[in-house]
Amino acid sequence: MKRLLMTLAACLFMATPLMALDAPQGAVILTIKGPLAHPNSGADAVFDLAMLEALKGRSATMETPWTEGKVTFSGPLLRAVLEAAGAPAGALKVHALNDYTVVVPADDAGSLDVIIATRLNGKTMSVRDKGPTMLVYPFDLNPKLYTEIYFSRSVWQIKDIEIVP
Ligand SMILES: Nc1nc2c(c(=O)[nH]1)N[C@H]1C(S)=C(S)[C@@H](COP(=O)(O)O)O[C@H]1N2
Ligand SMILES: [Mo]
Repeated sequence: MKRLLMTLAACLFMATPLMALDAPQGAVILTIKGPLAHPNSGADAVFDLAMLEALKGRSATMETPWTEGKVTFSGPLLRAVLEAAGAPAGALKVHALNDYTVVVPADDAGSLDVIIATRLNGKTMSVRDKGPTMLVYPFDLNPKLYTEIYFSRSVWQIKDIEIVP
């Protein structure tokens, strides 16, 4: 009996953080679509700024072809967002507000510290400034990524990310 209770307690302890995805309190700035284990808005997982910034993230200082000089992007790791949404392994169709769409291979989220940037030099990004979110590759950690392939996956003004398992 004691062992059963302990097993139950351990299951609850482990399952709770995996299942819970709060409802956003603020404006939704990112939507994840697909067969998700932790949807919080119909079948989708939606995030406001605070939810994204509560996830494990990083800050990266780099140069990019579309910004001037050295800039610092910060935001949650792509893989942390996918985990929070309970996304299965799969390719990511990243849709932008301007109808740009690119397919990001599943492996990028796992093997690279890609972030969904919510801030540029500490400030949130308006749609005019390529916000509210932008996919940022770790050009600072791995200069070999500084190629047209990864530039094309650097989607700004992200509307939603669709998982295609
Ligand atoms: N939202 C959005 N993101 C985008 C694009 C786009 O058209 N829309 N173009 C991609 C491509 S092909 C490149 S090379 C880089 C840089 O685009 P830029 O030179 O137009 O700034 O952004 C990428 N991200
Ligand atoms: Mo491009």
